[in-house]
Amino acid sequence: GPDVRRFLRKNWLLLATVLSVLLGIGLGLLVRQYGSLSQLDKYYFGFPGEILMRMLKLVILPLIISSMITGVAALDSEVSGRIGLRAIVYYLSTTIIAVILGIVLVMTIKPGVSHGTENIDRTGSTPDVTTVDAMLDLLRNMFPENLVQACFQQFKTKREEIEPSRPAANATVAPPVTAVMTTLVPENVTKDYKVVGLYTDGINVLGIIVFCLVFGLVIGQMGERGRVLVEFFDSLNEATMKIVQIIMCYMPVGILFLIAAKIIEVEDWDIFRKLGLYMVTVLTGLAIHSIVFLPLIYFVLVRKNPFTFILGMAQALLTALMISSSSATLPVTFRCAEENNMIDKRITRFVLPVGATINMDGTALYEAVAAIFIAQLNNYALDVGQIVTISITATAASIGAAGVPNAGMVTMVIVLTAVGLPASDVTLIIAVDWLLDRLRTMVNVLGDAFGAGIVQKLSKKELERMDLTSDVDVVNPF
Ligand code: DAS
Repeated sequence: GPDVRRFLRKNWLLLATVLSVLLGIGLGLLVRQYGSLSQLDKYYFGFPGEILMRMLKLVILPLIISSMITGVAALDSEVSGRIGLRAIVYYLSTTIIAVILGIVLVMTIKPGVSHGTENIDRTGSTPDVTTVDAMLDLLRNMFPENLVQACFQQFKTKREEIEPSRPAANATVAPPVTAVMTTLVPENVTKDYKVVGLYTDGINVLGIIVFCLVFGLVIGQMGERGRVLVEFFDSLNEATMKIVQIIMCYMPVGILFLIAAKIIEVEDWDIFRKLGLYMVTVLTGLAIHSIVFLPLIYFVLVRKNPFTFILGMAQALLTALMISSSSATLPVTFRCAEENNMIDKRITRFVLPVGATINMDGTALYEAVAAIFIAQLNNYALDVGQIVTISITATAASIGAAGVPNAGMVTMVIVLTAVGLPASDVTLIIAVDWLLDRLRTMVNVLGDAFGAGIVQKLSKKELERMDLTSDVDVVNPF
């Protein structure tokens, strides 16, 4: 009937993704059992999956640049600076708390670590990289001396310059197209030689993020003069997200072959135990953040019952669970926040839309956990500089991620690039992303709603002053 057609139209991608995961497992098991694929066949078999990974990597550069600049420029100065400032401080602090929670959990539960190697200490600096080295590298990479080259050229870390003897893979600047297509995200540079500090190949994610943050802030404050630039990057972001949606249409095909290829070549079935443990880690983090940390912060600052507040948001949380998009849930978030939790329209008008775009605690926690999980899968010891980098890029990637389905999975590749981890392991993550996406979107929406309640409480004086001056009742965009 019409309801089924409507349901299918809205959820076809989810259904296709789940179906492709199942078909991929089935196909992989069949070929493993009855097929005898030569190495070359395996290459061809895995090719559709490789194409999906390359598509995701190709989109990284425009995605980081457009979403970071747009996200930060959106903090326009129209809203009284103090309310906006409180919102930004809230966004950043809760996102960073979520990232730290995620890192503590994934370092404790160790989902990606193989049996018997649990107690090898993976954290701390790699043998030949001191913590100071790693932190200095982190700082140096934040300020690439040449932005264009930072996008296309592998760049030297300090150790590389001191010991040029080490074989640096394709040290010359590959022509941009080749660079974008082939070396945007290193496949195995981490295995060829120690990645000192952050990474020694691919794009300099941190450097680009830092530049975009400053650039976005500047053009956001330029008023009319900056308007044309803000609009340019806004439409670039829109175009990039449309490309991401197109890639998503291809995703079920890519996933089917990625999973099948994984099943064929997988040696230790332990990988599925690890995947299950990874999901438990993410879900535990999301639960702790939304049931303990956010309510605690709300209670301390607003002195009201946080669980009554959460109940008030129930409709919005359920919507987020169903459509896994913070932006699309906005109309419901507005209604719940204003009608059930009595939040002033002048606060929700700013905090909710901007929050839906740049305040994504669930996504940030998820990306930090996933990145470290992949490092564990690859038996790769992260040094402290890389752990700090993962915290920064997971926070930045969640700011950059749009409030649309699968945004967190796409921007995850940004975090992996930053620490030079093979993006091919995203396969496993993708296989379960359709479920985790829903849950982290719920946490994103809850974080935005709590933010509105907290900013309202802290902005009492501004609101009273507004009441005295403007008697115009703000009409909501929704
Ligand atoms: N689905 C995104 C959102 O709407 C979250 C994500 O993809 O990580 O918040």
